[in-house]
Amino acid sequence: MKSQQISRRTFVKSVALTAASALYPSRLRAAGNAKPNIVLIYADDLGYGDVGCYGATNFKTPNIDRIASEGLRFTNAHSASATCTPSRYAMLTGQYAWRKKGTGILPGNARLIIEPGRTTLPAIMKKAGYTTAVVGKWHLGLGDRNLDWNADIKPGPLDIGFDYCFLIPATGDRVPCVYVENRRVVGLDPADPIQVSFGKPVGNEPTGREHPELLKMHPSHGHNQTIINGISRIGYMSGGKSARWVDEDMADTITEKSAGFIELNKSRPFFLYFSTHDIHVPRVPHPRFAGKSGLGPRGDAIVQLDWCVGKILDTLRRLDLTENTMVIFTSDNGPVVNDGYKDRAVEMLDGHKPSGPLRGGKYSAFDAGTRVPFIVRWPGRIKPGTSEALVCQIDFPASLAAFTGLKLARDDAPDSFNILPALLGRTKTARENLVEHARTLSIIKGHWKFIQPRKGPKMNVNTNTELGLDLRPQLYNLKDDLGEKRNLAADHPEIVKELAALLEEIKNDGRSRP
Ligand code: NG6
Ligand code: CA
Repeated sequence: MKSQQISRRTFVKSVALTAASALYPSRLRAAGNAKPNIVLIYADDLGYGDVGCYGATNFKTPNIDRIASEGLRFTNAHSASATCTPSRYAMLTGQYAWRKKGTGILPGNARLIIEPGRTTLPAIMKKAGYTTAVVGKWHLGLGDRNLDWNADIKPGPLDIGFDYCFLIPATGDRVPCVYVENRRVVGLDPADPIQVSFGKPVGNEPTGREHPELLKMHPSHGHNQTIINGISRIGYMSGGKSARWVDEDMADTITEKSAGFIELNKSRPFFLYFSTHDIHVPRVPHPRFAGKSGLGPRGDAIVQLDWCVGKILDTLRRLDLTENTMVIFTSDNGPVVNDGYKDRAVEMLDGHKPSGPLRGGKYSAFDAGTRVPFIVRWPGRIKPGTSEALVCQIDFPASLAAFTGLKLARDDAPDSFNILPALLGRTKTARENLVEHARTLSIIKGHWKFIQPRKGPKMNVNTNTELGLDLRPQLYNLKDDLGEKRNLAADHPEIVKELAALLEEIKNDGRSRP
């Protein structure tokens, strides 16, 4: 207890002397006496237009909207990539994922892709005296090659800066369908060991391909291997019967674990990365949310997500932590409607626009691939409103390092910018440029966006997403043409040249942090 108090005081001093003295009015500075907690709520596949405060009208998201009305809502904020693994890799390391091989969408038995010892977002927070946790979807690999799921699972989150973890190891639609708490599968019976395979089948459990009659949720593409809880998955799994999750309970389970972590750490500074499964496939919300959106399971999963957010906000309020906690809400990539299961998401859209005014979606180089909801609330410290500043989740490491008064070494978080002043609403601008990552790279600078030419299909025909690939350079003026409808490359060859050169420079330099 005593050492906590001391470290808190030291923190207050260092922040007050660095970031805070420049940024917070003294009236506000006086109010807080402890390190503010950070709760990062990270939704999965939630699109720019998928919540009320970003324009959705078909259903209500009162809790997410509450963060927006009490906080700062960003309109030009991005995930680092248009899919999960590279976005999360970039967010936790501060390095663009396209710089490193093996950071694409991972199978469920991939090894950990973040090297222990690296300066990661959780390591930064831990160093600053925070207790750190990740609860929910991980999808950054676990263990070394040939991981034994029945023994200690390492290396993992505990080896890159987290003090506690409760994980969906990969995704809801990939095996293994069990939770991992710290280093162990939860509820595993040693007499029924788990085996996992991506490639050759293991065990003799039914698959969706051979036994569709056993399914309660049918695949539309892929997702036809081992059946768990009546849903066929990507990959094969046998054993671990007592440990298998029930999809319908997943949101409740991980929300409870998150709330429990907050409760346990209420009297010391904490950093919680709450990584939801919603609204990724398979969308199987708890029965109490079924039919609540009128849009089928995809909409119901959004309503469930909003409920989870409400639970976290309520927990903070109940413990009197609201004022001393910065809540960040965002999503790992843009939206997808049909991502592999026949859940009637397409048929039941009813005019709802998951991408809002943007073009494309998950997997796409168009802006809906990475421009996502992004809201920051810190009552009394951040003035409610909206911000058009260009920001990216990759900026969390450098920004939270600045927040805690930690100095980064030159090679740490090499693409992470300190955007703290913009996060706190003290400045209207942040990044000058940002590289977006999908099947090709794009660069945004000011209101211009250049998409690097790349051969490939125009559409992901399974998900019905425009991928944004073209053999010709594409240039869009996002100020006049947010929907990226008019390619102006031929009209402005000089801008194309400038942006293409800047992108090359950022690639070749191996880093971009100022
Ligand atoms: C794709 C899956 C998709 C989803 C995605 C990862 C198929 C046909 N599609 O390969 O359903 O799981 O990977 O999503 O298997 S992400 O949000 O984790 O990046
Ligand atoms: Ca995702």
